[in-house]
Amino acid sequence: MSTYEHANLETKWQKFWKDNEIGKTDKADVDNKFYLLVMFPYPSGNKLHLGHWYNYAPADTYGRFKMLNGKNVFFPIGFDSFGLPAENYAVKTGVHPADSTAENVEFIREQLRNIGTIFDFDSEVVTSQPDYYKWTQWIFAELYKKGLAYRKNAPVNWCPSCLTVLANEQVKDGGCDRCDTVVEKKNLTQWFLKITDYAEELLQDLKTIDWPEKTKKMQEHWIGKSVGASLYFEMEGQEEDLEVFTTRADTFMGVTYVVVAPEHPLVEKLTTAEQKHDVEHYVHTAINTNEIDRLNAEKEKTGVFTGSYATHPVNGKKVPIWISDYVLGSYGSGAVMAVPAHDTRDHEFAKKFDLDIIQVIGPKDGSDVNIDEAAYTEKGILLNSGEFDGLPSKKAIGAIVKKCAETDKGEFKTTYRLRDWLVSRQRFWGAPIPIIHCEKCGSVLEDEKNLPVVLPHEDVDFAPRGDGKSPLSTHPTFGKCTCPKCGGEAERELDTMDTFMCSSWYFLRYVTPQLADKGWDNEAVKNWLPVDQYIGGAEHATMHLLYSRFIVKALRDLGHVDLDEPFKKLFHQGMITRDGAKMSKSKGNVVNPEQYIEEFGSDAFRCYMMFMGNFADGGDWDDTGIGGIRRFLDRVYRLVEGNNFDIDVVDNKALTRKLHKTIKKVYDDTDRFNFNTALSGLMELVNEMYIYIKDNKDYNLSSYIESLLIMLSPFAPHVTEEMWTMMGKDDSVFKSIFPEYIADLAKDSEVNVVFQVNGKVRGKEAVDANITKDDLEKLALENSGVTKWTDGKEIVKVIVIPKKLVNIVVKG
Ligand code: ANZ
Ligand code: ZN
Repeated sequence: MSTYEHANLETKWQKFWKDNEIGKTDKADVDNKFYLLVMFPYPSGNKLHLGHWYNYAPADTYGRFKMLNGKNVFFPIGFDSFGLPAENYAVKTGVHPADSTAENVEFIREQLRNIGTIFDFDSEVVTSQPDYYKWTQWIFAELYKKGLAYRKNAPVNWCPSCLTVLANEQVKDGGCDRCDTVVEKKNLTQWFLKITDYAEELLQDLKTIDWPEKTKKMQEHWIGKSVGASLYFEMEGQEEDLEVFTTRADTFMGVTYVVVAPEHPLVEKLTTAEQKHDVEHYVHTAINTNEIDRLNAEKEKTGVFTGSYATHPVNGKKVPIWISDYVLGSYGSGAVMAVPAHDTRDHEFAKKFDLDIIQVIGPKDGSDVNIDEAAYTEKGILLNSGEFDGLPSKKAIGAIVKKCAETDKGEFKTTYRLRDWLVSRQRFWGAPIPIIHCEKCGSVLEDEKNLPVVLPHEDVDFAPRGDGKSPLSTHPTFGKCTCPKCGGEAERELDTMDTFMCSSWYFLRYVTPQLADKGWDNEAVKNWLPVDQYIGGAEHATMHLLYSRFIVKALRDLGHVDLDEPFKKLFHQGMITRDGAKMSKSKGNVVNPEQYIEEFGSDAFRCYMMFMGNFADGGDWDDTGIGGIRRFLDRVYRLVEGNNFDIDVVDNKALTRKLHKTIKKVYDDTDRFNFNTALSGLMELVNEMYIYIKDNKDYNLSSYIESLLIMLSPFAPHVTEEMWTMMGKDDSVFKSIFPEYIADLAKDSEVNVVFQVNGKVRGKEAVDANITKDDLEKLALENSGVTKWTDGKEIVKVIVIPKKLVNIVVKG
């Protein structure tokens, strides 16, 4: 059967869109603005694989759909081009990452056009170009000025394979997010951003954004707010008190010992001479155990006694101070009051080291619990707690904190699990941190007029080093500079920034990408942000999506943007897997779209990706249906080819009804990213049209075809443009308006229903085909033909067969 020739046709329309700048957004027209953002690609190779297509093609469909619905769509694209893959490639081949990146970007830009996307390429940003990272550095500088960027020596996550530190967010199940190598702890001086200052706002504002619940929950969890109290123990021979954080102050009178984390700053001071050897040995092992193992509840408890004691602020008892790795140095105050009767971990620990277990909470109903066997972790009524006996847990918390507060030994406190964001990396291919270290002046910001601090192009050794220093440390001149404050000789900071810093503001740059004297224009950003719809993978939930929210809030407080949240709405596309595994170049399981494009065309490939399953779910790649999709497009093409414009335009009730039903379905489904069901709606409509032309070989279905083409165009843009011209149109189909749904026209017609009494036909009525069973029964019972036979009789039963018949059974 005749089919269209996709290769030339698609090239032709891609060129048309490029020449006519269909994707270019008039930024002055903000009334109908629709900022559609898709997570930008990492140009790690020069080929986009199916996974990329699965992100960009459906996003493009969405953009085109919004365009047809009267929106002034801004759909930019760029490249997140700093990072490890280009650097690893450089290490292997010696090609400078700037060169390989530039080449890849050029290739990918072309491929994005081949998908048929209408990105606004004029707004493109490339994060590894100096004109972009100048502003990444500027943001760092602004944060630094306000105390939101700082340097400290801290135990940090170190990947022994990537040879760099990682942010907490980049550690997954104790392994490196990139290479799965088990992460080690190292004490290093590193740069942090104070995201913790925004913990509460980041948590509260989740309520204001339309994001998938699961993602919001993940952020909520990551922020980890915990409402409790800080209580303070005096310690023999120490000036300061030991602060513990607890959510169960009601159990305070059951404390039999306290525990500090192995990395607690007081460990050394608290350790007595006799215990020194054991403590040092224990701390050394504990610090080198990863956090996942330490938190593993199954793991047998270990610990060591410091030799020192603390004084309980209410009953004055002396309790031993222990060290154990089940207490984390990075949470709360790094110390806990142990209540073995009511906390499972404390219970296990007390059993192992033969420490006292004192029950202070009992069930509300007064029943007994066997505290020796297991901890009783429920809330309840206080006992063995002196003046607090008889109080329920909730009241007791208030009373005990108040009591401690009287002597300055307690206060209510809220803590967060969220840690500051570690942004320094010991890698070459990133934005240099714009700091200068001067012997006299300390850490000083590079002068704004000297930004960007540019990465060297010559004499670089890209290979990461094992000594905790960046490869830039081996460059002959990069590190040498003068102090902006005193003019003396100084050294440049050699670490570069986490690439998540680059991607935490790119959506601001897109709006005014060419500005030379500013990172963005505040007025324009105010007009175009927040992003109306963001599309991207769920794996970024606690990284990019959290960092971007933080950076926007920080910039707002610094007076640089008028914005509380960057992304109003978020959608996560599903993942396309192959044999159950995520597609990636390194696994060698990528599917290349080229073969399919060649055989079936870009339109068919796009449609197939959207048709094969729900966009939110993704699924395993299986190409068996792609030919079917292509046949569908051919069918539409032949329908258009066969249209006779010289005869009267058909106006057919059944077709009109189907059309309006389809309009509603396609609109609703596409708007909710249910592309697969939208496409099957269009297929059904085409089927109906074919049923019509079977009996009417000569047809002019212009009005139906036009609506069909507009609805199909976001999915299969090239061939619909072609068919649009075949319909005699001389402008792009994307200049059209999505067909209007008219509810009245979508109504199903009437059907004739027969009413029987005891099996004999007594009446007949034409009713709305969608009438409910109850209404139909009522109609039958009120029908004058029927009432003649039912009046005064007992109705035994009414049988309703929708759209057909109602049979009334009467007695006598
Ligand atoms: C005494 C107590 C008694 C506790 C009891 C619980 C039950 P969330 O809800 O997760 O915030 N804790 C405090 N700091 C800790 C640290 N750095 N490492 C490990 N555990 C720590 O948990 C708060 C509880 O976790 C605190 O309340 C503390 O144990 C423990 F019957 O204090 B609790
Ligand atoms: Zn100086």
